[in-house]
Amino acid sequence: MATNRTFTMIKPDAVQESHIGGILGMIEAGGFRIVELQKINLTAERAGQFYAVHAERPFYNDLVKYMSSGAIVAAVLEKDNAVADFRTLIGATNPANAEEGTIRKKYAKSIEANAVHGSDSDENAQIEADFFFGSK
Ligand code: YYY
Ligand code: MG
Repeated sequence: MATNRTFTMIKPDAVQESHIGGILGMIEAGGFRIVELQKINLTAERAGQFYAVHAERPFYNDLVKYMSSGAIVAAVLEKDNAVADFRTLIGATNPANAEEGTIRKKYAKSIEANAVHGSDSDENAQIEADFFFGSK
């Protein structure tokens, strides 16, 4: 995967509350092209694998439970400077700190139920895209 791609998930609360369209709209309005898209339920085991890097963190068990509590939407996005620009579009992890105009400012309910995931590096974008969509 080229460095102009990133990976996102729309998290269970946002899916449950019918914000898929609103969030994908903000993503497209932000200049990202949707390359892959899938609505899927994660088992606790799969959610745990996805967030394995956080396994030692105090919030890990709750995060795994939350991420397997309902459907998510996984997507691969394309744009120049995709990883950094998408982190800017989603805003801070804690919505209390998220800037105006960001997806988390608009849709996140808490630091855990923060509406969307965004990859933090080109390498992780590739790994995370492959986790859902396989190598291309
Ligand atoms: O990359 P990002 O999602 O912005 O944050 P991370 O530090 O990678 O944490 C992943 C995920 O874990 C975050 O989106 C919510 C959850 N989380 C939490 O529930 N409580 C924290 N104190 C920190 C993170
Ligand atoms: Mg992260």
